[in-house]
Amino acid sequence: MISFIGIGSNQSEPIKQAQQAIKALTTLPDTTLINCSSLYSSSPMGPQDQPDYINAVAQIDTQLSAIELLNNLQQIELSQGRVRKDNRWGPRTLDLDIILYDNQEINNLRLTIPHYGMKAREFVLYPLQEIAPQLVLPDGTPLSQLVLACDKNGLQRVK
Ligand code: PH2
Ligand code: MG
Ligand code: MG
Repeated sequence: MISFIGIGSNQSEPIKQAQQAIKALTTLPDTTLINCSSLYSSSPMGPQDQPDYINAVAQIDTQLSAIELLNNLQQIELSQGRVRKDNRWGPRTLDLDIILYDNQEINNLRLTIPHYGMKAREFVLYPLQEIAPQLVLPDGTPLSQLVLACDKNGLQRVK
């Protein structure tokens, strides 16, 4: 299955965290890293009293189920010092979100795919457009249409 993974970090050298996460994606079982966007800096969404984020999106081809993939991604988050706190939209060393999984819509206690915020977040849409400009969401919405409606909000390519 083709899946897109959102990568985010704003603690403990975010660029290095993102690069290490991309490397970790290449070690996932039954999975190939197909492509990865540039790294972008973005203003924090949510509480403003936190550092800017580094964001990127990776494309993988995986035999893992969506839940198996989530479990593996959470292991990578933990291995890079992620502490699960009750801090919605607060700072983190590493956040790995499944943005899309195949052309599937998945809704259960642990997963909402497509990712519930992807349609309005510049730090997801622009990196995704860089690596998959022709993408169409499971509900038929072209990615290009979402990008046109989404302000860059200071998003900048950094690497
Ligand atoms: N992630 C959050 C909260 N706020 N802001 C930006 N710019 N990028 C993120 O990845 C991000 C955020 C929680 O996951
Ligand atoms: Mg997130
Ligand atoms: Mg997350």
